Amino acid sequence: MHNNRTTITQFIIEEQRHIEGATGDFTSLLNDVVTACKVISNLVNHGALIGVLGAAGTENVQGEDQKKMDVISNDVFLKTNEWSGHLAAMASEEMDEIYHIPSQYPRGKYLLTFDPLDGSSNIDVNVSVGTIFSILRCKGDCKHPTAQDFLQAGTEQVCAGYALYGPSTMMVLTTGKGVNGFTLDQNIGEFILTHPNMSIPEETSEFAINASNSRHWEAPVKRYVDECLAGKEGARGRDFNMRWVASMVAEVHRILTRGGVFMYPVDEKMKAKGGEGKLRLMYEANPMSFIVEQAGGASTTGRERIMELQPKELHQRVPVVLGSKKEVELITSYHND
Ligand code: P6P
Repeated sequence: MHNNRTTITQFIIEEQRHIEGATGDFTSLLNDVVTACKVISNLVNHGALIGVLGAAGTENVQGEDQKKMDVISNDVFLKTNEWSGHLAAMASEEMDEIYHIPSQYPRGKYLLTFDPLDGSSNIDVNVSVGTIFSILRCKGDCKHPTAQDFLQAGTEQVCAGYALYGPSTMMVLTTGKGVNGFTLDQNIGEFILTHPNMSIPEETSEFAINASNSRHWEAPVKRYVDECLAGKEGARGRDFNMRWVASMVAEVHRILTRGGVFMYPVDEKMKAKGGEGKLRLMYEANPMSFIVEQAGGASTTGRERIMELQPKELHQRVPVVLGSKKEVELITSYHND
């Protein structure tokens, strides 16, 4: 306790005491993830002053142009977590293959997946970006893990969290017993518990979707958005507000704080190319779904619960509809009509 404020380190250790048979490995791993996010926060906050903005001149496995900070953040996560002896392997949006722990370090019993800098298209225009991570148990041969060991349903997650590099830097975590938010006190370099037991209002009048794709939407999405746009005079009988930050971490944090629904649905254009969605299951949709469900919200593909999906491949994409429970249920009902 620092000045009567709970640090994230203390919070994690106190949580560990409730975990049957906890050895401290998980606590130590989570503290290393927190350290990686502090380092990324510092780099993001310095931005142009230290030459980390702009394109890296390379592409990632998704075929997306990488920003310098995508590559730097990924490297920070690897270097901060590879040595601890708690991980069997890591997987990242920025790497085609899984990352094997270098032979000079011991292997552990956990798997870490992450999107090191989500929303990085915003970094050059100084709009909030974030880091998303998920921790699974290694159930296979932890000495020689493969991509297959990562392909576990979202319900198997031990922990999920994100860091939001916004006006303040925050971390939001769940280990399956609710959701707690921490704000980085730059003066002491510690995350302080500021948002205990975060909970998403079941009702909302705010939706988030990239409306430039509207001509490609499936009928249920078009129906839902049209009803929101019709407002008081329409079927919903009330006016709605719209947001789109193009940074999933910022959208999810807003929803955790004041409610709302976020949609990145599959659309006809994606389906024509054999696509199933834009967002990635293992290190975007699953961790965010765990957090949203633990805060009393819901998260589906529009048709089924995301956390029950059996992953088929490491960089699999899925449609995402998440947020205030009643709104997600309504949208899902339109898909299943
Ligand atoms: P669009 C960022 O690249 C991201 O993965 C999510 O953070 C964000 O919600 C979405 O893609 C933005 O997509 O098509 O609006 O640029």
